[in-house]
Amino acid sequence: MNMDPTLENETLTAPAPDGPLDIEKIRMDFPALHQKIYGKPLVYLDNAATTQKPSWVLNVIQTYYVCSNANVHRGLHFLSERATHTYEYARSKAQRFLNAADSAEIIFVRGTTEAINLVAHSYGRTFLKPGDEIILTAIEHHSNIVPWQLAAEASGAKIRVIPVNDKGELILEEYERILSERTKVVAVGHVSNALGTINPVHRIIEMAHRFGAVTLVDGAQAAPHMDVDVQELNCDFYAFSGHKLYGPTGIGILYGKRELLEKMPPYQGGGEMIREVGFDRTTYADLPHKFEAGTPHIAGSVALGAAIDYVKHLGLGKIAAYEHALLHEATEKVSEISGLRIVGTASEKSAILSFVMEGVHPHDIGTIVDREGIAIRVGHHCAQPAMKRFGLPATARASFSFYNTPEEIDRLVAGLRKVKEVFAL
Ligand code: C6P
Repeated sequence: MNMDPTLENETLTAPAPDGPLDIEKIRMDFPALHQKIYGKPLVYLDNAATTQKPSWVLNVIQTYYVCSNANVHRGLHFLSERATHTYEYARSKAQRFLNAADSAEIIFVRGTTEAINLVAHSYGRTFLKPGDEIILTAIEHHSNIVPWQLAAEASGAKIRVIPVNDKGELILEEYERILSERTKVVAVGHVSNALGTINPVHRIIEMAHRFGAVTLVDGAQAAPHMDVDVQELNCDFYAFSGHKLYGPTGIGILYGKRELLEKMPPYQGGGEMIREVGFDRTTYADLPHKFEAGTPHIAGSVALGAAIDYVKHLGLGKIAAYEHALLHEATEKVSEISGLRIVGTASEKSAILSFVMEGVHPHDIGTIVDREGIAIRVGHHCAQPAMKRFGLPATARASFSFYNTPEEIDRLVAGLRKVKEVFAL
């Protein structure tokens, strides 16, 4: 076990060797991939829901608890200082990962959902007024809809929606039409979890800023798959979850521009987030601690830092290229199955393949391929408005990672042919 408490490792902080990703070698890093399910080798194609974890991340969690476990920012003793150092070091890794200007702009949260709730609650309820408008898209995850509905109810603001065309692409002319001086917030997913569409967030942000609106990008399905540079995007807030990025559950990142975070009130009160407490008046800690009430998920943050090291080591550019090739191959192969229709055919797509089969409910597809050892997700994917737009209650969804292989796509295709056999189609 690596007993270095800062958990630095030259082989991971340096980029992987030149050339294409060595997928067989990478797969060896993921113990969970080497199981048999119903006696068949697991094919894990539910990466948009959550990813499997490399041993590197698992070891970092264990090392943290063995070598550094203590509460942060509180103790003067050695272990507390070490825990504080590893926690803050993880924050600086997240800062560099997103290219944020300052580590005070990185808030540790439970995940994308909590990040968006934090902004909708703290920014939304403080600054939105009756008559203001919040613009969302027709293909948002519920996590980027419901918090804004709550903020709208509390403030009297109104929600407007950018529609999509039949391919699942945002109709920017409609966006332009609904943008106005009344628009105060534009909150948009970077990549749709239901359809795979990569939204033109750079353009959307630029258009929102022309009207002085604040922008939030839900990066849950983007950060694990492509380079994200928040300064280049010029977004005001960016959110993602650690568990979709090969890190643990229960930890995520909210990036916010310093000047906005400074003027927002705390989201939760408690220990860690105060400067001085009195019954007549309480003053708050500086950023980022103002938004981190209570004992944080220290091990999770440190492990997320390790997961960031892992994907950076492979290279986001190489990951994106490999996953794009997988998506292309999967799209071609499943399209040969008669009666199968892909839902979401945008020209810019990430590694998500949603589909339906004539005469079969998506839940039956999921159950039959599961018996073949293949994990996919079926349902509305927490994006009911997107399903409604396409007139569907649910789809089946295969979502890919850099550790998936062309052979696994063949297994998926064979599983789908089995579905047809079972239903005598
Ligand atoms: N999507 C999926 O199977 P949390 O649960 O907070 O880590 O992430 C929420 C979330 C927010 N936005 C998008 C675009 C997402 O895809 C998700 C999570 C999972 O598609 C679980 S519903």
